[in-house]
This record gives sequence, structure tokens and C-alpha cells, in this order.
Amino acid sequence: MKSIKTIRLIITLSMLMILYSACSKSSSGYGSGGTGSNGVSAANTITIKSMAFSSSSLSVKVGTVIKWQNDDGVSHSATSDDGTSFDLTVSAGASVTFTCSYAGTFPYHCKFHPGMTASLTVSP
Ligand SMILES: [Cu+2]
Repeated sequence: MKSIKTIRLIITLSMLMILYSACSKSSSGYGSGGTGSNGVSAANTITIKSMAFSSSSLSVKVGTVIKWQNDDGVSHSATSDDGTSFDLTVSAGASVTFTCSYAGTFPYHCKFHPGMTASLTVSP
């Protein structure tokens, strides 16, 4: 039983890696160690607090590392509306950094709370 679960997990992870092949998720922290910046500037950090993304509209250049920081007590996600560009779960109190490898405008939402929406614009 345990091995089936493990295999399922591996398959799920493989699928996620395929999904994320265009853009790359680089790390996630499980934040007891304070608010480490991971080298990401405040300007490129999107804070999730009180069920909202702030800022709700971020513009960066290709190759910029951005970070979603979840200051709420529940998990959120940053999920691109196109369903393919990114789908990052950000656990309560944790952060996820992300490097987008191509230009575009990416409206996104939280898949757990569809009322939470924002937009990421990546320019060449
Ligand atoms: Cu949410």
C-alpha cells in the first residue's frame, strides 16, 4: 500500500515537472526561519495576505526571479489562467520563487479561492 502511494507521488511529481518545463520553480521555503529574501528584491515579491495578492499587477523582464510570499494561515496558489504556464502552491507562511523564461501577460488566480486574482506581465 505504501509503495503504491509512493509511485503515485512520483508520477504526480513527474507530471508537475513536465507542466513546469516552460518556466521553472526554483525553491520553496517552509518558513520558520523568518522572511528570508532568497535574494529576491521586495519589488519582485508578491505578498499574499488577507486573501489577496499584493501587488496584484507586477511587471518584470524575462529571467527575473519573483517570489510569492504567503503571510496567511492557509495555503494559496498562484495558478495561471491559461492552465499551463504555472501552478504554484504556496503553503501557509511559506514562499515560492519562480523564474519565468518567456514573455507574456499572465493573469492568474488562487485555485483554492477563485476570487483571488492578479496579473503578471513579463516583457522581453
Ligand atoms: Cu487562496
